[in-house]
Amino acid sequence: MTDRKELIAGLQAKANRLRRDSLLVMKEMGIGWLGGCFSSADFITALFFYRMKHDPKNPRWEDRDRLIISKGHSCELFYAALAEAGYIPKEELCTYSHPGTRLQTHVDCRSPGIDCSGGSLGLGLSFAVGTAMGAYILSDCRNLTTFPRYQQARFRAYCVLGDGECNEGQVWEAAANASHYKLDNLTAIVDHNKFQSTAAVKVKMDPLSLAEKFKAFGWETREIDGNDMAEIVEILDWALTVTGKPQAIISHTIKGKGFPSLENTNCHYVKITDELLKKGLEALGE
Ligand SMILES: Cc1ncc(C[n+]2csc(CCOP(=O)(O)OP(=O)(O)O)c2C)c(N)n1
Repeated sequence: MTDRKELIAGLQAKANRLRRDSLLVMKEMGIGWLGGCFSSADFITALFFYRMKHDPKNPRWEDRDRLIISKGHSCELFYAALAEAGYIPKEELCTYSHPGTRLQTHVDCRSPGIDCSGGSLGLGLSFAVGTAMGAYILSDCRNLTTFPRYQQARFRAYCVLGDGECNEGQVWEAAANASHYKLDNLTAIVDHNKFQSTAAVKVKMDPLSLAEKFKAFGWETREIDGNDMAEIVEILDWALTVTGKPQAIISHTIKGKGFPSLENTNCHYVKITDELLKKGLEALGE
């Protein structure tokens, strides 16, 4: 029990450190995707530093779990995670958005640790479906013609989607494929922070219940408080136990979580002034 408590506390502290580091990354450009980075910080941290099987010393390891950040604009926090894990040197963070950098303003697979470029919303789940299929096909190439597979998947694919992004039709085409092919090595995590770029998601186009939608598409589905580390750890463990179905985790989060004056506002793309940076670092315990 104490071990568990320590694990959760350690991950929470790391998530806040990544929020802080991501603010410094954003400051390089003077503007950043603050709201969506901060809302997703807790489950990105748990995935990358607790649940996923990967090796920063061997970024192309064939059997690594894959993380597809489909809402590819939420990149600054992920860059901070890549540096923290050792995929890129910490000093590289200050090249963010500079000419010629690997750290673009949307995730870019030229950087080690990034498997799928992002930016155009709605595409990542399709990529994740192909990736998850590959984990089975690779395990027995003779079965290519008789897919779906008949052996254990060699790795898992995790896909992070935005709630606004889920209004893209292609998401649901991919969702149908995933359950048709019984991709139980695929977990989608929806960052349900209730806002998109210019307004509340409900106002732009009400997605109704994302949980009911994924269920209807044949996914094993759970809803959690996506800013509660204990719940996140538990649900990521649960996902491993599901067989024969992909899993959707509808993660209720707060846009801007961790930056008190911005929480629950549509702090989508935020100008990072000296004053805002100071306030943010103070709030995050610096
Ligand atoms: C296909 C496409 N349409 C529009 C955009 C512009 N865009 C960038 S971010 C964004 C809002 C995304 O909202 P959401 O998925 O909820 O992300 P979050 O709030 O978590 O940042 C939009 C519309 C885009 N990147 N791609």
